[in-house]
Amino acid sequence: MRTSYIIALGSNVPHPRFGNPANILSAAIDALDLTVLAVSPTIASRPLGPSLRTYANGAALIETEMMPDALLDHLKALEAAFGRRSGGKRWGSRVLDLDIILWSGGLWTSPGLGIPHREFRRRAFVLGPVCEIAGDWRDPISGFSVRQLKARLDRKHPFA
Ligand code: PH2
Ligand code: MG
Ligand code: MG
Repeated sequence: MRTSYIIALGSNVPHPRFGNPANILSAAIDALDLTVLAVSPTIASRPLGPSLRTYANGAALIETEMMPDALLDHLKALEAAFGRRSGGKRWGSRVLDLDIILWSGGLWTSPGLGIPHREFRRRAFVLGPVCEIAGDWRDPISGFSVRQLKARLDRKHPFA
């Protein structure tokens, strides 16, 4: 069965070959090796957490036969191929971060993975790009669409 997923991408460290964070995101999308149905524009966002470097963030809508745990392994392997080390500081700087935000199967819980992503409703740097490619997708927990979640967050933090 073909399954679709919304993936959030982030980077705030340059890569020796791919260059600045925005270029890293497009190189990562090319390297995904999955059916990519839509890609958001890349935004620059202020770091949430201890890191001082500006992030490039974006989102992609993809389609694959893979179930969530297999896709997560695939994404982790790609992060590693871009030079990301595991066991780094929580929310520390990273060359490439690929997070599964939503999927067409609704709720998913396994030991290493929960979908929807636990924090996505509170993150403007996720909701902004996701809204550009999948504003009508619904959060299976709150029942709100991505567009509604973004409007609610914008109302709370008008200058974020
Ligand atoms: N990712 C984090 C922590 N902080 N801040 C921004 N602006 N963008 C991110 O992608 C991000 C972050 C952990 O994954
Ligand atoms: Mg993340
Ligand atoms: Mg991550």
